Amino acid sequence: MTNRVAQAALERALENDDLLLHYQPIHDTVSSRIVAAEALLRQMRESGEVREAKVIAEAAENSPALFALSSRTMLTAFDDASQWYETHGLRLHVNVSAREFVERDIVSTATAALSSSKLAPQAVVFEITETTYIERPKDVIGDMEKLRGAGFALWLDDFGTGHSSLLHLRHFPLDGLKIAAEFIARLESDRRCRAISRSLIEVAHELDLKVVAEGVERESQREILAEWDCDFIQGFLFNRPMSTERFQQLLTSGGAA
Ligand code: G
Ligand code: MN
Repeated sequence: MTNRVAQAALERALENDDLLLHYQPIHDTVSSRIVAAEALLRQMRESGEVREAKVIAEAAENSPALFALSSRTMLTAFDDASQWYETHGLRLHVNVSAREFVERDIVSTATAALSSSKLAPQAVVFEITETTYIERPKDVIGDMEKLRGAGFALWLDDFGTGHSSLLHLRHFPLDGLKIAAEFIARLESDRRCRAISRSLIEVAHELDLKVVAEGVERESQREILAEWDCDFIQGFLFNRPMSTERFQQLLTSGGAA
């Protein structure tokens, strides 16, 4: 699908309201306890096919629909997560694009969505994906500081891919980072991936940042990450992204105990 066709499909989906959010748990590496949930967009298509967050985000990245999409995602996710935070202390991770910092007042969008929900800002982690090179980092830093001042946490998503750079760890006010699944996939077989992942965890901890490893599919990966004191893990080893109802059931059946 060309990007323009994808954009048009996204705009239609927004109008028809056939976008929905799924949630994937984030676990404590050692105890496996659920500590947070990442909100991930899904699009139910007429064909019955489900389109995944990455494809939607790529289409949204170059479209004005990005901002409407982001605002709607925050409203829904904050609302869903408010009882999970109240009953289980779970944090909510929400994906935002670096473009929202540069081109829009993300601080207003976030605080408006928050005030219409019962969620505390301390429960919210924004995952910033670096798909575009940030030309004016100073503008972005100002917004980041405002968001943190309002109580939100900021993490870098997919760290080690795209335009994410070690310089960002030096300049940006951050609370954590997610190591991209590409590194985690080859932890057992590739010594370069091992070296990079292990060093990233060490650097992050030296900077008082928390770390999530993404795309953990095997117990052998969990063991390696636990040995390196990686704080949290997320992946098919434990759970795939699931509907709000299924996530709720997982919590009531003791998934976060
Ligand atoms: O980068 P981001 O955190 O937004 O990525 C989340 C995406 O990764 C989701 O679309 C989710 O379905 C996918 N995902 C989550 N866990 C795994 C996993 O263990 N393996 C694979 N292949 N994909 C995963
Ligand atoms: Mn993410």
